[in-house]
Amino acid sequence: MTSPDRRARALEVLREQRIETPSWGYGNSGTRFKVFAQPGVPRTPEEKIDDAATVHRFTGVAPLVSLHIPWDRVEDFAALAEHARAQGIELGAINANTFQDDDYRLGSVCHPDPAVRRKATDHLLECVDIMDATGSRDLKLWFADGTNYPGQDSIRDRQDRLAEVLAEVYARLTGDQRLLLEYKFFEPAVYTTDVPDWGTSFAHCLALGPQAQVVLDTGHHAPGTNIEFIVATLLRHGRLGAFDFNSRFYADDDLMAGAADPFQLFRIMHELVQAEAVAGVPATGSSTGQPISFFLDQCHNIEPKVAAMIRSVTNIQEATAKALLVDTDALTAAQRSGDVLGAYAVLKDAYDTDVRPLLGELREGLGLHPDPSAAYAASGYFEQVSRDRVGGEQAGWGA
Ligand code: PSV
Ligand code: MN
Ligand code: MN
Repeated sequence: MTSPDRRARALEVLREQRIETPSWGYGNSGTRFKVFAQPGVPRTPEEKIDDAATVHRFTGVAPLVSLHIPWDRVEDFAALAEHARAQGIELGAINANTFQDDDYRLGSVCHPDPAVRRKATDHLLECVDIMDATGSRDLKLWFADGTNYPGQDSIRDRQDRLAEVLAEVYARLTGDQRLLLEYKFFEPAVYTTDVPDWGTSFAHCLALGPQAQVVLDTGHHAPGTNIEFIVATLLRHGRLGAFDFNSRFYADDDLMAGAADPFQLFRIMHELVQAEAVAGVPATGSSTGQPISFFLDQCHNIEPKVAAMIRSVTNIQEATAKALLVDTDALTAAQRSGDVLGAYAVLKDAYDTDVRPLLGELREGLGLHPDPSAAYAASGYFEQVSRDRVGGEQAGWGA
């Protein structure tokens, strides 16, 4: 492919890319030391959706918002979906929450007491009911389950309990609904975590069936883990269902995607581009035959939230654009001839390309301002919601 052809192809793919933003990223959040409240923060699920719609209005590629239950619980989910549609976006994944109840001190779906497991399972089943009402395709499961001390519980029994609950929830799915199982190596548990890594998630998904896939949260690995290797492996087995994008310097920092290590994000995108799995099309061999979901999962503790979400979306677009510009013919030739430095140079050339003009062209083609961050700052949206959203309880992470 010639360089102009690659550029044209990149524009085509970027036009179809979809990034889903998290409702909880618009609410107040903080560390365990302090939550800094910000002006203009949404007070209701509807206002979170309005903020998500604003991100889409300026970027053109974020037409979905994920919900977290019970944080976004409303009386009428079909009406909430209608509210989203009226703002130009759709409700996306439903995230379950089995980690904020006194009953879950020793875990939820892996708890030794069957009554607690029943309660957690019923919540997961209720999340599928909500998916039916909202038209959501993805049930995203992350469990805070684990133990803090050797001997606290049987590692194997906990896996058996988990498998049993997942099977019940999986059996409740209909149509193209997917069960997406997220892993995280530690926190809140610090000795064992019941779904600590991609292998454990993958094994459970394989046992469940084709509609179960793995979620890779970029902040959920030990430092130094080669994430693109995990991406390549899951793609190879057709079980990469979704990303939770964010970035980190230390642990699960939930900073803006692409902020801490843009080269890592580029390397991840390179694996996806190789599998033609970036934009709206299923990766070859996907067990569900459905596209990978690109979720953001981040919290903005000190930075303004909508602006941070817009920056995260454009960071992902930049990494994707660079990956799409890799000269794959030259790369393959270098790889096959053992030209180590030549192969590296091909990747580095693409990574070093200034893709902002290309993305500006993409946005102008969509009738948008070429610089979403500048256009948003000039729009007065933040000032307007800061004036309007007074009174009531402002939504926070967990509220
Ligand atoms: C856990 O750290 C996690 O990344 C999971 O995706 C949750 O759903 C999300 O945070 C919000 O709690
Ligand atoms: Mn996550
Ligand atoms: Mn996390």
